[in-house]
Amino acid sequence: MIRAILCSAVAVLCLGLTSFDADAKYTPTTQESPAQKAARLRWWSDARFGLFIHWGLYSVPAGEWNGRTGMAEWFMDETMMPLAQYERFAAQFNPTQYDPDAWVRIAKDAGMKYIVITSKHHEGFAMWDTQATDYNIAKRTPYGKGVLKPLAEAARRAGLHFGTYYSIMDWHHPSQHGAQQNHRNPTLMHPELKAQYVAEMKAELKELIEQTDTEILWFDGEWVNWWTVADGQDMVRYLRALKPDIVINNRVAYLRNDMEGMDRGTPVGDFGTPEQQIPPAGFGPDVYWESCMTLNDHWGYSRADQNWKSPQDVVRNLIDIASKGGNYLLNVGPTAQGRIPEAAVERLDATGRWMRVNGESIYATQASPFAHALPWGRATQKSGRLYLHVFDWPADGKLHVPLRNTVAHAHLLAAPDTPLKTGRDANGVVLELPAQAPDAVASVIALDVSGPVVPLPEAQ
Ligand code: H79
Repeated sequence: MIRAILCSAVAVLCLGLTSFDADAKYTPTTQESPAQKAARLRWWSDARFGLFIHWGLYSVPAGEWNGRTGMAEWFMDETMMPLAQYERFAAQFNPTQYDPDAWVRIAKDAGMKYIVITSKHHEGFAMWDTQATDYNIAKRTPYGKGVLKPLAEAARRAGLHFGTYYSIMDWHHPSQHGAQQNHRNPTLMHPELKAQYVAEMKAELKELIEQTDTEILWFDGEWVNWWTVADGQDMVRYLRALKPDIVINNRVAYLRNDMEGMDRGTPVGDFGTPEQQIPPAGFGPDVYWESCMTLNDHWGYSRADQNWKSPQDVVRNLIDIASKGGNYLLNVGPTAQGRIPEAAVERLDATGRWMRVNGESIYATQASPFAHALPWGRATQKSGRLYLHVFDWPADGKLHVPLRNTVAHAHLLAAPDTPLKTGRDANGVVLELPAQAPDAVASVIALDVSGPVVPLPEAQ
């Protein structure tokens, strides 16, 4: 379900080329206990909200070619432009307006705690100054230098964490110039060149750790038939030896099941990666996941794409995800000049205004104790405190919460000095609310309760 529904036609092709290994045994890559994993991932799961950035040569054509629009980072696959022609976009990549501190400020003002940027997308172009390939930003563009290290440094200056996306599939690499007809995805591997390619990947990833101290490796393009689960496990061992506390997503190995391993506790990698969707429910306390989503309809910059999510969509998605115990990685596609589109900045600003009032109901929280969706909104919790996110404000001013606990104190995060009156009826707690919602998108109530939260049976 996670990504197969997005591209089912291609999926058939992809799976057709694959040796299906549903019975593969996933041998653990570390002896880590669940408590040790929780400690290693603490900063990441407390963060809840991050910025994804897709930036590469595809930002130059901006999704447009010969009158065709609506493409982005898959431009090279969708146009089937010859390699030599695509390479020439490098001569036009000159992001003179790139200001890493300004990008970090946009993320921080939105309430985000980490950034994940494409170091190399499927196009195979490296966005840092690398010795491992000459197909890189420092060598091939008029800009003449890498863009990742400055962003990593700006992020740390602002107290944000920094991570890097890396595509296993590479449409440009000689090892993968296969016999595809109408698409470059999925690549076919020349078997005699695989070891050299994997060595090159490892050299690049080592550089990313050395140059940027990347805290997350966010793999993608792992569905190619030549990348085995054993290759993914070997990669995890390699990276952990270089940086033991690094956080790695589950796309380091393609698990070929609908939930991408989340229902099995992500046997390879640390966290699940539902793409462009929010799972219907959480997966329990020891399963880590992050929904990644676009802010319009594309990941890379796509000039014609103005189908932006509203601030309400963004804020409610973030709440919905937090209420299920996940993270939200929200994407922007900067221009080849180095600007994050204004429409994206406006929406992130609006999200930040909501987060400044209500952030404590998101950061370092746990999933809702209520297994069933609440009719009026969502909930999160942390020790002794329950947060209620009210999407639909009750017309009669009474909010019903299916809770057995006694409420010691209740207030709106938008009005911390005004306690709310609480009562009970047969269905649990009843809160008396002011006539008007303080926030039309989502108003948050903090309930202080004693002992563990006990939902009434009908809400369990
Ligand atoms: O980087 C962004 C996109 O460019 C990339 N992932 C995000 C983060 C992306 N690549 N592909 N897709 C998104 C959707 C396509 C999925 C498919 Fe497949 C790849 C269909 C067939 C191959 C994976 C394997 C899903 C089904 C089979």
